[in-house]
Amino acid sequence: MNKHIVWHEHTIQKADRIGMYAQKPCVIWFTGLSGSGKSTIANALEAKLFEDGCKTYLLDGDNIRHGLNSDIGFSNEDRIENIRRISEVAKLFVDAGLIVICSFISPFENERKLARCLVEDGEFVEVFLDTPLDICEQRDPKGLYKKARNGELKDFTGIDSAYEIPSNPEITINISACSVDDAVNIILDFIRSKSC
Ligand code: ADX
Repeated sequence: MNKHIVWHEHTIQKADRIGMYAQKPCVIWFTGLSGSGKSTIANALEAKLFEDGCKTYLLDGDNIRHGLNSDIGFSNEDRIENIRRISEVAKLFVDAGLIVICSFISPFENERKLARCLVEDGEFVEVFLDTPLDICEQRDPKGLYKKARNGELKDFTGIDSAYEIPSNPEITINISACSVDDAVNIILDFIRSKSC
């Protein structure tokens, strides 16, 4: 950090926004392999929260890589930077009073921990999409596993790039045992029990 950069306190604070929006902001962080169902459930969750009058924003890996992170690839270093930037964006959106839904493979435990550490205790809900590789590969919604197996795509998560299983997520979803609506309800029940 440059010592010539000084923090400026703003008149309108997080607490003011929380009071105005009458909701507890938080980060709902989806992690899991490509094709595990993160984007589908994250999208359905946002739609339900929005319908209920909540102020939300959904940050999704594929979309963010079209803009803010369009300069980022899939080496380990790039994925670390991808998640670092998104964690900072999520922190800002929590400060803005929003319920922020993040949907990224986020393959490394360390970066997921760093994302958690940027917000206050109780403001981070890690949702692990525990879909086994063989199921993700069968689903292959974007045809990327096929390309990775053919050698057309390098550093593909689960094939030739690591995914570290979350050690202590708040919620684990098994899509073979529940529908998208069930998954959304599990997450909603959790955040309501924490008065988000
Ligand atoms: S992360 O690992 O850095 O968290 P992120 O969630 O942003 O990944 O992007 C993952 C999406 O990029 C996947 O859903 C997939 O559509 C696409 N993708 C393209 N190349 C790869 C790759 N080598 N590994 C994983 N996903 C890839």
